[in-house]
Amino acid sequence: MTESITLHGFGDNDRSGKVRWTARELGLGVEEVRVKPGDHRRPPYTELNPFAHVPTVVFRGQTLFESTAICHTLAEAFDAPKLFVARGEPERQKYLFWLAAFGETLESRLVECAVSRAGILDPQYFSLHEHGLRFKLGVLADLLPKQGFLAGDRFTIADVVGGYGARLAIQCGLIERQRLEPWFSALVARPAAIESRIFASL
Ligand SMILES: N[C@@H](CCC(=O)N[C@@H](CS)C(=O)NCC(=O)O)C(=O)O
Repeated sequence: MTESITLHGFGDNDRSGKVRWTARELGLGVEEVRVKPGDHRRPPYTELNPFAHVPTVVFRGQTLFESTAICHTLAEAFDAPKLFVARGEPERQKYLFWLAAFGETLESRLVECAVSRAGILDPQYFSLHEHGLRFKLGVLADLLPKQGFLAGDRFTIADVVGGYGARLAIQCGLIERQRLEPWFSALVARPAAIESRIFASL
């Protein structure tokens, strides 16, 4: 029987997309629990996720929150396919760099821009972040590998986090898709990305 995670999220476009994609790469089933916006701020949801955020995952009896940490926890539960780069592997520093650049430096600002563009947050959020994001995305685009994935030949969680950020950046008009090729198209074509609908809104 296929092992599954239970994924609490708003829908296809929030950070639960990173988790859904990771799960599909690992061959895990995904039992979806759709959270109605607003319900995430009150019990019983806040008993699962005290930050009152989505996503939250239940996996092997553990409740997990923080999307990048969830992706890592899932990845490290399996040796094959190996979606992480461990201490001592030659690509480790590159892996950590891309995880931090997309996941820490860019992600929350990109999400605010996307939500601002969607009219849910004030347009000022977009204006506040636009210049810095365009600049940093340009730097990252120049550093992208000419072939393979962010941490070398192997697809990893750095590509999941990077792909999610890149999709938001393209959608918000902060960078041209062409600047992220061929890496970005290699992500979009992955069966697990298609199954998880992570790029469906592009
Ligand atoms: N760093 C957290 C951020 C979670 C987060 O802010 N999620 C958004 C949706 S993508 C959310 O729950 N927004 C609703 C709110 O903040 O009230 C993670 O990666 O899980």
